[in-house]
Amino acid sequence: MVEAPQTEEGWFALHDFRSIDWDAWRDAPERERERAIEEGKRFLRHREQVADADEGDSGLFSVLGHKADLLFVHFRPALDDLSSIERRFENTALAKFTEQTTSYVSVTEVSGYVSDEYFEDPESVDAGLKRYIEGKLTPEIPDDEYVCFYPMSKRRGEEYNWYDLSFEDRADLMADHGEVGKEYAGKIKQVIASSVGFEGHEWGVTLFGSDPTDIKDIVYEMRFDPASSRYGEFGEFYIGRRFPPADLGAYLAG
Ligand code: 76R
Repeated sequence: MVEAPQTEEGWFALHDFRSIDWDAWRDAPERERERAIEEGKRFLRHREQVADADEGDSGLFSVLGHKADLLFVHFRPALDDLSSIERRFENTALAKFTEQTTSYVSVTEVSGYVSDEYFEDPESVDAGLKRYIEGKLTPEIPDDEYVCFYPMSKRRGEEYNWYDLSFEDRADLMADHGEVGKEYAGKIKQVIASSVGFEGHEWGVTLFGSDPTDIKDIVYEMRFDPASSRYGEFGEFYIGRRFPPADLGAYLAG
């Protein structure tokens, strides 16, 4: 058997996609709508507050197109935290105007391809690399930026099977992949979270950027890189934009 890379896990992630029942929303009495907005805002403000305490992060996004209207992204230290957040939302007056169209559970991960030394002894690597790795495990959600989410797997085909490659071959491919990624430093922030054992795909990819064209460009450029062209398999893509809880009423008013 070939060697699996070592991995270190950080925060768990829940991507909660909701569509709004616009007919029910329009038909609801003013008072009920106000209550839904207030409870929705309160729910989000409380969830976002954890970022100050460094115990996770949450963000709300509007999603374009038919697949969903809203996306809640939550990062938390434990899977149980995410479970209670999901139920807490279901108990708000806003939830009854929404339907969960899809969702995604994953855990942030750094693998041995990034740094072998870190796995030997986290204190042995330089401060910059340590900060970089820790940042990947406890990601912050940037303000006022576009988000792109999609699930992906590495191919297990007859000709191209990622899981049959030696560690060295995979590490070389990931290093080349990293080179492409580095060209987008400062423009794209990515969160790679493993969903092996949680979902049908193997990773959830979340990209943040202030220019949606950069998102399109990085995904396109990576398609030509062997790590993706030979070994990448992709699920559905979602695109949206973050907005503050205070704007929930304006969003729902159209
Ligand atoms: O972190 C590093 O710099 C080390 C190199 C690196 C690893 C190991 C890296 C760099 N990634 C790694 C792992 Mn990545 N990444 C994706 C996607 O659309 C596609 O084709 C792929 C989706 C993007 C856009 C992206 C961006 N990466 C992974 C893994 C896990 C593989 C495994 O463990 O087997 C996946 C699934 C994945 C997918 N990657 C980078 C980026 C960017 C922007 C970088 C460099 C930026 C940076 O250094 O932070």
